[in-house]
Amino acid sequence: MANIDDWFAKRTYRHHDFADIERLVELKRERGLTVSVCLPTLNTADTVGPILRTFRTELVERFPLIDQLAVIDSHSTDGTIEICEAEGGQVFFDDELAPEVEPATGKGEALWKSLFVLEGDIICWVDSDIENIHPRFAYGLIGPLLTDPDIAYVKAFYERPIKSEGVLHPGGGGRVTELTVRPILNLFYPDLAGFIQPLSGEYAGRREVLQSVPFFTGYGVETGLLLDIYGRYGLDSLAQVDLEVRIHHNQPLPSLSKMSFGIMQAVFSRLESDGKLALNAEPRTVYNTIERTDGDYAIRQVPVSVVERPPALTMSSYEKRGE
Ligand SMILES: Nc1nc2c(ncn2[C@@H]2O[C@H](COP(=O)(O)OP(=O)(O)O)[C@@H](O)[C@H]2O)c(=O)[nH]1
Ligand SMILES: [Mg+2]
Repeated sequence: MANIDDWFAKRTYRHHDFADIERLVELKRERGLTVSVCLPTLNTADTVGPILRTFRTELVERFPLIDQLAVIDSHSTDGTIEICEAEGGQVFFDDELAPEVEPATGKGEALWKSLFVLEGDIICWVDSDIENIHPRFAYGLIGPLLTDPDIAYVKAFYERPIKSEGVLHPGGGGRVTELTVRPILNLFYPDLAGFIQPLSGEYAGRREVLQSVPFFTGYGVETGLLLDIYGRYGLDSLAQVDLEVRIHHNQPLPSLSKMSFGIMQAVFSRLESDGKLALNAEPRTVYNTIERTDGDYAIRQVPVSVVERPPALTMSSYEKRGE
């Protein structure tokens, strides 16, 4: 494709384009495909119930678009698991899957492990801390994959208001997106600079694609998937869809700083393996957070280590799944 303007015009969708869910169900049947939707959960008891209920009542029971509704949990302790079971979500624990690897932690680890138990030809992940849930968060992402066989991977975008002292401020969210990820994409992967929310936590892809790429553990997973699916399948296989507005739990700045550190580990690793940068030093994996209590400053060292998981397809327990 000539340039990102062309891509942007061709591959940017709106959720309204896919609001005829009956038609999507028909397309799914015609093409002989199945769909799994999975939520990564870690202590999201306040929000996960309505998300599962919305998807179950609208997209499983009313319109049979979703064939498998699941969560991948990392041993939540706040009642999340019980809520998921009560709302009809299949619950899996990441540390019980792919026993041939040393367990790691974080969101990316959970998503990679979920591939071992998700059965759909189309897999859609949706963050479990969304406060303004609507069925579009699933059908908006699944729609483009059912409609156009050339599309491999679809990412959500939206406005991201930020909540401060209980008040919503428009457009203030997405700090790591604007201050870390979009600048890096513009520097080294300008084809991907048209992604409005490269870090969005809601995306869907075809199994043959997702099983064939590595996953970074932690918060590097979104950036890694974008770079690797682009590298392997090309810009035209990627799409984005407007889901209007997403409200979620805004993390405090020190947590976002750590998040950026993890994402940058993934990016530097990929820059090196893509031959775009030669590193003469091994990136560090300990983050020095600065804490201030009672007017005093202190440094606390926090390990943030990002592991690159190989494509699921190369794992023996993936091959043997479902047996
Ligand atoms: N299973 C699992 N889910 C996680 C983990 N870390 C984050 N999540 C989930 O991944 C989603 C995104 O994480 P969040 O902390 O909200 O990141 P942010 O939206 O980028 O600020 C949420 O639904 C979390 O519950 C983890 O270690 N394990
Ligand atoms: Mg969140």
